Amino acid sequence: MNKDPQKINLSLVSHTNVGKTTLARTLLGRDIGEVGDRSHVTIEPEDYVLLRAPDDSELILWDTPGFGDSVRLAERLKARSNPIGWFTSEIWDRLTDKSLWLNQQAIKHVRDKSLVILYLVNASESPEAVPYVKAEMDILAWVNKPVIVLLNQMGEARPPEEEKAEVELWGDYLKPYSFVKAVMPMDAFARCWVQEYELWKEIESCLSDADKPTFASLHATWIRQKQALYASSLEAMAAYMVKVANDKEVLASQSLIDRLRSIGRSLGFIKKDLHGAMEDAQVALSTRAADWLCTLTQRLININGLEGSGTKAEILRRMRSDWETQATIDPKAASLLGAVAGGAVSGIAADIATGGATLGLGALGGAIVGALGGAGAAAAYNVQKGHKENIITWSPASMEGFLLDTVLLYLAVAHFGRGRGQWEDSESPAFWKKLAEDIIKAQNIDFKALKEKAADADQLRGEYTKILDKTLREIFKSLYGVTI
Ligand SMILES: Nc1nc2c(ncn2[C@@H]2O[C@H](COP(=O)(O)OP(=O)(O)OP(=O)(O)O)[C@@H](O)[C@H]2O)c(=O)[nH]1
Ligand SMILES: [Mg+2]
Repeated sequence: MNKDPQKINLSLVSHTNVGKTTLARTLLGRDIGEVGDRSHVTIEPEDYVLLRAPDDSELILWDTPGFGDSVRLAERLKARSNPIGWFTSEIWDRLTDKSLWLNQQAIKHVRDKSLVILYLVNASESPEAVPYVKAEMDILAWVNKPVIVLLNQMGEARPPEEEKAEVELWGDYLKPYSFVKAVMPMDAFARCWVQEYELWKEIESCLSDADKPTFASLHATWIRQKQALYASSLEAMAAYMVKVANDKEVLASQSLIDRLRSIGRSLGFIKKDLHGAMEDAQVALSTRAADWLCTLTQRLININGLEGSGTKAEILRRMRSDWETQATIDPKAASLLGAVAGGAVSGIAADIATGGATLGLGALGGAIVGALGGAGAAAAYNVQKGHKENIITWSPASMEGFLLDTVLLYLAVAHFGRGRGQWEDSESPAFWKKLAEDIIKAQNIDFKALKEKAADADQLRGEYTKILDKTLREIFKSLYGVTI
């Protein structure tokens, strides 16, 4: 029975060194307790407030000492007609077998305090391979509380079907134990906060009607808090997209000629290598975009309760290589160039060499950039002919790339468990990338029209917020079946 109706107690329980304290850090969003890659790091049950609702009800998460010699403990429990008496009277173990004694204390505590047990397993091992799981199930049977099994240490993120197979493997193994109410992934390093929706649902179904009103108030508070963090993250991402979309460099017309010459050189029309203001402008745009991405990373880290900083060097390195790819002209561009300019490749070549005297600089620039955009390789920039000057901005194809980067960055942050430690940049799993790309492509976003239609930066930010929100919601639905 819950002694205090305002409190709901959950206990994290597992074999030692499986990751309870690490997962507690991830769920709490703060660094509690001690974590170490050895047995019996946590030596007594510790309570932490996971959440406090406006009516002062609390959700308490207990971190407990891990089981050690579970097989022996289970046998001892079975042999006792009065295990509680055994726990309280038998101080012998305290002196002779500290680990066993700690476990006795921990399970007595869990039995007295918890409404629901969160039992962690190391999913990198198969359930049959570790004898302690069965023994610990016997111990939990004695504790007689509803148990939700959480799969920890799941390794690299994998597509939903593969994760599902792993969950089923554990679910099948644990089927004989009726007190096991659910089996779900909850990796201390790589869970996504969205997966916690499912955990709340499972906890609710384990509670008695008497505890449900308290739980409902806590649940509503949790949803509000998470939605607020998500909204702040969206705002930060949309602000970044707007900055990039509105960024520009002004080019003297001479530098456009340089650029056209350098395109000509890449296509083999002009032999001499020329670097001009166009390259400088591209570097300036790329550097600013990298800088903003770094600021965005930091914002997302802070908003989402992580520690550490976005590594500028890493972002710059990536941007730089992007830029190089974008600046390299795809061989396909050569034939497209011909197509766009009505087949007059040689005429265009002549024009590049003379700086666009025949076709007119603007038309020539547009044709070439259009052709390259069609080829999808050097589509990094738009060259617009202004009244007095030429302006270079990011092209629609690049904006799509920035949108993808932003979505992938958010996914990385959303999956980064606080228990894992300081934030680290990492490569996104290929299936995230493919999923995000597909969802973005399916929206057929006209980046140019988006910018032209928006009256000001605020309106454009609103548009980007909607796009990012839609994209992320679809991703979460697809990865976790969760509607946030
Ligand atoms: N790769 C990986 N390592 C993890 C994960 N969770 C925990 N670890 C590591 O596992 C080790 C043990 O983590 P703890 O959180 O101290 O484990 P515990 O269950 O609290 O251990 P005791 O308190 O001794 O019972 C640490 O080195 C963690 O970094 C995870 O999800 N993935
Ligand atoms: Mg611990």
